[in-house]
Amino acid sequence: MTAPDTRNSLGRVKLLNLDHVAIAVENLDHAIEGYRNRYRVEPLYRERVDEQGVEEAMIPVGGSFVQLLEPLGDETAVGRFLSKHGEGIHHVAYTVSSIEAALEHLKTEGARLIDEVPRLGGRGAKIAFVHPGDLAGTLVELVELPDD
Ligand code: CMX
Ligand code: CO
Repeated sequence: MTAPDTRNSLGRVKLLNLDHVAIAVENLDHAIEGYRNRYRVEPLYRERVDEQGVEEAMIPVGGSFVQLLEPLGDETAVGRFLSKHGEGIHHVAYTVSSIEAALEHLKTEGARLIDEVPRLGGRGAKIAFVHPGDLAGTLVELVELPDD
């Protein structure tokens, strides 16, 4: 078996797809209802991810998802974000073929990693975050989806 294609032609981490745009919301049921009424879209998954302190819903749009995030408490990443900024875009997430290889490459390049080792996210995916102070004020999530 050949090694997964982890770098692009410029030797940088290869981002395969825009997996999701995440939106912090106060109330997940209301947010799902809002998307249903406005755009006639429905979540494909809904799950509680204790390790991330969220309940999340994933709404497919084209080849990507909108991820709606309700915090499980005030002292969680999304809870703190909501009390500071209110509802709005929280992060963008890109798929990579190997999250360990991606983190290794980013670390070598001096990126400001939040997670040096992957954590478990929704859908059984391995995920890791790069700090919003690293690039363009945007929290970035890397996602390695499980093989089906
Ligand atoms: N996007 C952009 N900037 C953000 C941000 C976000 N999502 N969250 C915080 N910030 C900014 C704050 O505004 C603040 O800026 P200033 O210093 O200019 O005031 C700075 O980052 C630090 O903010 P803070 O409130 O002290 O930060 P926290 O202690 O909440 O930590 C962060 C911020 C990004 C390190 C933390 O949220 C984190 O570790 N996130 C990764 C995990 C996560 O977000 N999990 C939930 C999603 C799970 C999923 O997608 O599955
Ligand atoms: Co996410």
